[in-house]
Amino acid sequence: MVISRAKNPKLRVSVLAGGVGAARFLRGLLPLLEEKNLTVIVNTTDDESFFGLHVSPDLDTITYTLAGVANRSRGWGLEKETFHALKALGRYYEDTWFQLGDRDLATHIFRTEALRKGKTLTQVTGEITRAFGLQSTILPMSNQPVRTRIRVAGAGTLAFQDYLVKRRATGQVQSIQLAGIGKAKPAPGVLRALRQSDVILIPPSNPFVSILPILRLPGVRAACQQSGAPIAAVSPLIGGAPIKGPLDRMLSGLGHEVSSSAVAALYRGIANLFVLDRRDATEAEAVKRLGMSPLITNTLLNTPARARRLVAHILSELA
Ligand code: FO1
Repeated sequence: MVISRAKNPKLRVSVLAGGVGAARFLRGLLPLLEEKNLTVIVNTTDDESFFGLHVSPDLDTITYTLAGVANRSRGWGLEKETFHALKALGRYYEDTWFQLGDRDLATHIFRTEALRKGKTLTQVTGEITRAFGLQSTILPMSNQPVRTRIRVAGAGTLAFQDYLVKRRATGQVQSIQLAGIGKAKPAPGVLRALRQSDVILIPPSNPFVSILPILRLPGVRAACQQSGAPIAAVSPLIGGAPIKGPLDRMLSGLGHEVSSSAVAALYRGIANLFVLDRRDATEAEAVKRLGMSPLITNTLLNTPARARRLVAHILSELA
């Protein structure tokens, strides 16, 4: 298939996604294909319950971004958001550190009620994306709960949002566990979407807590291979450091080098193309030794135009 920098009407793309990094990448992909030909398979291992509500941060970040209503500076939550309900909840609850906005709460109330009535996370995610007018398919990675637990020196084992938001990702990471991964299956539609893809993309997300959990679900790696589609992964490090988040601490805490080629090694046997920022060009040889083609370009996604240039460049390499 010839891939152009204009819209590619027939191209079917699946994206394995975490939250904010993936959302910024998707802003660049969306103008290049038909909305209905995009499937985003989203990490759910940082889902959490707050005030009895089921919050799925990555699913919501992707939905709000594709709908063009995400908060641009934070990347998560909604634009023009207010926090009156959270302030009022502070009267009854001690823990109000997770910033749930007033309008964002509507999504969590709707999701929680639907799950309580017996719907699956896939079904309710479909209802939420349709309510936002999206034609793309957004799928949770699994309908079974899988949760990231981070063991931090001196702090014990923490739920992901406790580690990331409450503790601001401080302390030495000793291990990362995925509670429930042994019993989880890919959500309906995940394997089919992967098998039918022309291209599979892995945005600059955290491999440990966003992408590898999806790849660990039974059948996912095989479906990627069965698709015959080229698979491109973008390094989440620029100049050897993450733009946002604790990936550097996770890599070093788990005994890896803090480098793009160390991330590439985690995708060995999966990705054919590994995208590096110009500042990490010296890593290209190491990426080649892992059996992947390196692509060196600008990977900073701080504007939609840059994101579009990056994605167009990747797609043209895969043609
Ligand atoms: N991230 C923060 O750093 N602080 C917050 O208070 C916060 C609230 C929040 C509310 C809804 C939502 O969908 C996401 C939110 N996030 C917040 C982002 C989230 O913690 C992480 O970005 C993801 O879990 C990592 O992918």
